[in-house]
Amino acid sequence: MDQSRHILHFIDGEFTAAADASHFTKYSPVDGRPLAKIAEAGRADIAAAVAAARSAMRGEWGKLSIERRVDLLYGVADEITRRFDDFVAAEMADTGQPAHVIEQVFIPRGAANFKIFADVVKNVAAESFRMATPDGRGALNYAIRNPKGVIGVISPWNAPFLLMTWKVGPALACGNAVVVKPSEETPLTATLLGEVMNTVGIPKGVYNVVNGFGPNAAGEFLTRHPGVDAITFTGETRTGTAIMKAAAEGMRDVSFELGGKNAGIVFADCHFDAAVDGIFRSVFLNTGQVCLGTERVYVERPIFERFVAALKTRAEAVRYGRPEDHASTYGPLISQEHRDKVLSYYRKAIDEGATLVTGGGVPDMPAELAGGSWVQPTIWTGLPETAAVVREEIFGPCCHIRPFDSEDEVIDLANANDYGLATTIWTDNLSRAHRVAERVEVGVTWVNSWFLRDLRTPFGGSKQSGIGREGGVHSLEFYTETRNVCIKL
Ligand code: NAD
Ligand code: 6OD
Repeated sequence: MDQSRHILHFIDGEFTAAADASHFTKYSPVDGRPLAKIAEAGRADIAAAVAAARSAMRGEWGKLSIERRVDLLYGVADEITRRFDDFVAAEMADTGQPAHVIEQVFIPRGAANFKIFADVVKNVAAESFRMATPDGRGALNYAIRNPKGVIGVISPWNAPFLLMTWKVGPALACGNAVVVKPSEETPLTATLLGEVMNTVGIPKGVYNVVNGFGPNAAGEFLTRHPGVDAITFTGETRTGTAIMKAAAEGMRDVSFELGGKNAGIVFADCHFDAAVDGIFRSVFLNTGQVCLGTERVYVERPIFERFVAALKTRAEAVRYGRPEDHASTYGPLISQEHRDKVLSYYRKAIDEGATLVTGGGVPDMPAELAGGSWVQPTIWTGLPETAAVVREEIFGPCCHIRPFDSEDEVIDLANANDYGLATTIWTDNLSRAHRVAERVEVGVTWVNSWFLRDLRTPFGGSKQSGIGREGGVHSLEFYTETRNVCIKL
């Protein structure tokens, strides 16, 4: 990456510097070197982006037929695929994650997020009711779905392109305009998508990107702007609370995908190797920075020791390295700041009396990577459920493993947490899988799999893991306003 590169906002179809020329520096998670200067939005930039989006809604975009909109969104998906290598390079530079994960999961999902919602809006029917009237002629009611208007999209750094497009795809498919505030840690793919929008011919002002930080900065300015009609947010539960307060001004709707402290449940009757493989992925993929990831593992007692040993072997076999090297299987954390947080939990686990199975610190890295935010994959056992590392979201490559003796016990253990995002269950007993899936208090349960996504399904969190559901027709509930038309016959 060209370190003198200056990443600009994308407002009204143009790449623009901040109105007051402010910028900040983005550092590489891989080696700590400066990567790029990023324009930092103030209130004036937010106002310009919101004004552009409002103007787009009043203009050509607001009048397009669904068919034309759908064609344009297919065009976006195709152009992302055509520029696949550019998106992979940008995401690798931002996150430091291995090429194979970005190539196989994160960038293809960006394209799919446009295509699937184009298909959904094309195929969904509206409800209608005939009703009786006193004069006998009757009336016909039918529902129409109108775009909500300007959607504020606030996204995190852990899977930047996937998570940002998961909001932008349905928002545009439903005919809205968006102002995106990507994470300050990962601005590159959102900016690159601006080029795609222009190439495809998405009208100016429909897709806008403003860069910057959260509290008392770009994020908060956007959520407080009265020209934003609804806010969709993915990130920490604490941030969701702040955004909800901002959205209360003007009574704006919110959709929240928040934190998790997910349980993996492994029954003794599972296919052992598949379960080890699945739990390994769910704990360590993306260096543990996946909201759906597993940080609490419960293993039925007869296979507990064997399972811990097998997961330890897998964790110790990860290959650290630069993302471009296809031999690398494991990347750094996103930033030094996040590494400090994760390492503080590594220390806390030991202070709280954990048995360290593996990891627990910083790996020895070659000199050229020593400035990166690397940590070891880490496994603990022996902690009570009250320990901080068993209760709180760490968002790092680590888990605590505990034995259990019965189905009821493990369901209680899984549910004894304020979060309720996802669970992965491993068993060959189909009845048990159904029973447990019905009783775990989460938005998504995977059985004998993890992070296997069909984008038509409802996605979201229970308890403190979120508000609302997105995916398939569920996204339409948030990105459109349903209105009724009643025609007296
Ligand atoms: P974060 O909440 O710190 O930041 C997310 C975004 O919000 C960033 O763009 C940030 O700049 C912005 N922001 C921060 N404070 C703000 C404020 N007061 N007003 C407006 N915007 C503000 O989250 P993160 O550290 O980037 O991401 C990690 C978190 O995201 C984890 O908790 C993870 O579980 C969660 N997450 C959840 C899901 C899900 O689907 N449920 C998916 C991915 C990540
Ligand atoms: O797959 C998705 O749609 C989704 N929102 C995934 C979230 C991953 C969290 O890190």
